[in-house]
Amino acid sequence: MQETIARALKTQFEKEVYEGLADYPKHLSSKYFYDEKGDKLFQQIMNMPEYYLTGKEFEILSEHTAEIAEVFARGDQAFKLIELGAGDGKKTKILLKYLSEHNFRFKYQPIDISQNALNGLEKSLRTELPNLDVEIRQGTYFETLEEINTENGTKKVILFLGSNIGNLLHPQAVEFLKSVQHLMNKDDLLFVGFDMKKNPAVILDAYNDPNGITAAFNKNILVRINRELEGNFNLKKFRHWETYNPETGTASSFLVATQPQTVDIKKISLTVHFRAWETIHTEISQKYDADTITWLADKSGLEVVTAFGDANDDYKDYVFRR
Ligand code: AVI
Repeated sequence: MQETIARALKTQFEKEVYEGLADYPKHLSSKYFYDEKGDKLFQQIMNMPEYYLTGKEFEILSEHTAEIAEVFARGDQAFKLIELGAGDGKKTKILLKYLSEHNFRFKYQPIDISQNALNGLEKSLRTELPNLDVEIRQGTYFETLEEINTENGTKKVILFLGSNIGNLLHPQAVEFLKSVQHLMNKDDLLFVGFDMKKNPAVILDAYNDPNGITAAFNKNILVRINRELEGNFNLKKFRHWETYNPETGTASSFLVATQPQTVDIKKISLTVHFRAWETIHTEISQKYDADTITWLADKSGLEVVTAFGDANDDYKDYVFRR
C-alpha cells in the first residue's frame, strides 16, 4: 500500500477493506457483516431450518443443564459466568434459569462490543429472571476480561458459544484461546461451542439457504462499504457462493463477480477492477473433529475437562481448563 494512502486510512474497517480489495485473490473479513441490518439477518439465519447449529446447541444446553451446572460449580463453588459475545443470550438463558432456580452462587457478566445488544439483554433478564445478579460489560473481549480478572479471586467460567470460534482460521483460534488461557486461573473453566464435521450436504445447505438470507448476509459487507466508505458496488452483479471441503472441515463463503466491472470506493481512494467470475473471499466457518479440538487445546495450553454433544454429536460444547 502506498505510504500516503496508508496514512489517510483512519479506521480499521478502511484499512482492511483497502488491503483486502487491493490484494489477489481479494478478501474481506466476516467481522464486518455485523451492523444493525447484519445483526437482524443473522437472527433470521439462526431461525432457519437449514441452520442447524443454533438448535443443536439449544438441545445440548437443555438436555444437559444439570450436568453442566455441576461441572461449573463443582460442589458449591461460587463463580462468575462470563459470556463473550453474549448477543441476545437466548441459549444462555436456559443455563441462567436453571442456575437461579437451583440457588447456585453465581453472577452473570455478559460481554459484548454492542451496548445496544447488552441493554436489550439486561432488560429482558430483569423481567424473565428478576433475582439474577447480572452486570453487563461493554467492550472488547480481552480488555474486559482483564478488568474482570483484577476484581477479586472468584472462580471464572467463560462461555464462548455459537461456534463463533469457527470463524477463525486455526492459527487465529490458537491465538484467541491462548489469550483467554493467559487470563484464566487454576480453577477457571472455558466452555466453547464447536460445530463438528458431518454430512457435507447438510453443512452446505446451512450456508446456502433457498430464500437468499445467507446471500443477503454475505452481501451486507458490500452494502456497508457503499454506505460507510462511499462505494458503488452493484449488488446484482455479485452472487453468493459457498464451498465445503470435507477433508479440512472448512466451509468458505465467497462473493463472485458475475461480469467484468469496476468499483470506486471514494473514501479510501480505491478503484477495484473485477474480471468476470473473480472472487472475494468473505468468511470461513470451520467444522471440527475431536482430534483437531484436542490439538487446538494443546497448542493453547488448555486441557479438555469434558464435552457435551447433541443426540448425533453434530455439535459439541467443550469444557477446558488451563
Ligand atoms: C457467527 N458464526 C458462527 C456463523 C457461522 O456459522 O459461521 C456466521 C454465519 N455465516 C453464515 N451463516 C452464519
